[in-house]
Amino acid sequence: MGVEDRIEELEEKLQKTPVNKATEKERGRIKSQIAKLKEKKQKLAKGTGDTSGYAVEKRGDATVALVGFPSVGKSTLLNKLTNAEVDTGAYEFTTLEVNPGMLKHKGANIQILDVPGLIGGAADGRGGGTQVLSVVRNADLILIVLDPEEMREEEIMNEVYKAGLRMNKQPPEVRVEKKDRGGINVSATVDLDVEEETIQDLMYNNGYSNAEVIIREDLDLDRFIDALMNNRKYLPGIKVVNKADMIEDKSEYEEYDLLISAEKEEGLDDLKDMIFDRMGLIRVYMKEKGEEPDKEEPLILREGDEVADALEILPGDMKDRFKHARVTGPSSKFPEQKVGEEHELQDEDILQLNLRHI
Ligand SMILES: Nc1nc2c(ncn2[C@@H]2O[C@H](COP(=O)(O)OP(=O)(O)OP(=O)(O)O)[C@@H](O)[C@H]2O)c(=O)[nH]1
Ligand SMILES: [Mg+2]
Repeated sequence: MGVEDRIEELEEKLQKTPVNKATEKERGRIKSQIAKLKEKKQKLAKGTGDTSGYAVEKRGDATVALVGFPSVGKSTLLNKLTNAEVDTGAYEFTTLEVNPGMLKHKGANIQILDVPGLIGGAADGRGGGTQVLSVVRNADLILIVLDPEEMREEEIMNEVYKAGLRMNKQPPEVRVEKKDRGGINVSATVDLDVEEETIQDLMYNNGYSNAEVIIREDLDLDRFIDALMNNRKYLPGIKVVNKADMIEDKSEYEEYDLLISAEKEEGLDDLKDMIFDRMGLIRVYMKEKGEEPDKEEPLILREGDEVADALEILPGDMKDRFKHARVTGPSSKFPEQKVGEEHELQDEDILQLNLRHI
């Protein structure tokens, strides 16, 4: 039996299994088997080099993937946000390959990928969905584009989920430490809804014989399985509703991040800011002694980055030559504060490096 058939069989079995405490262990087993088979399938697809037509080199400071069903306006949006000139059309599946474009915003070069529209079952490989979703996996942010005429939101989120993508979710707070003996030990810092026995069972089924499992959140079966799989991807995401020019009552869409009109160029500045923020990008202005800071071409870093991270991406052997830095801005206590490599930078800091001459 092929991997696909086996998955289908297990999914049917899961459907037929009632959801209650008595069946929890059984459901856990089935779910975990499905997860493993899907991982295998993903690996097989990679092995065939199936992604060749879609492979796009990552460029710029960060990458955004546009995700949506056909005709929601992804290509129109790409063209308005970037220098790209991709065909758009009133019919479905206008776009059949991955089209990149570059958005320059706040000094950052943000690559935007317009990928072919998904169809239901995309995560299972329908309509080249596996390849499309593998491009999305490599992005730094998912931009979900919805059409008010036909939202199908649950459907698209389901495809994203089935592809192992977890949008706007933190990785589960689970730590697994392998041991030499003692079986599977579960300890939790919160009350757990899932039975300890179920967790032990899942551990055994995933190849662990002796391990310490420490759980710090009240998670469900699916999230515990996520913690055991290493092909899950946790990405920030934004949900926009496009074609706002067609919407009469905008108040119905308050739960979404933004209402935009790609065609009429409405809401696009807000969208650009949101992309920059959600990816956690920060600008650091480099400054030479006695000169003005360079505000045109900031160094683009990520929230939490330190002076050391700046040294890493700057050209030249900065790390070896670094003596100290002077920082003026949101992260400094006072102007020109003297700091070391481990100083955490913030958006719009001005950074001056004091380097050894070699
Ligand atoms: N009214 C309105 N129409 C829009 C807007 N944005 C896009 N459209 C129209 O929607 C249709 C589909 O746009 P595309 O950009 O080709 O959609 P797509 O998501 O790239 O579609 P596929 O490539 O087939 O997946 C075109 O007729 C566009 O003119 C908008 O903001 N308002
Ligand atoms: Mg298109």
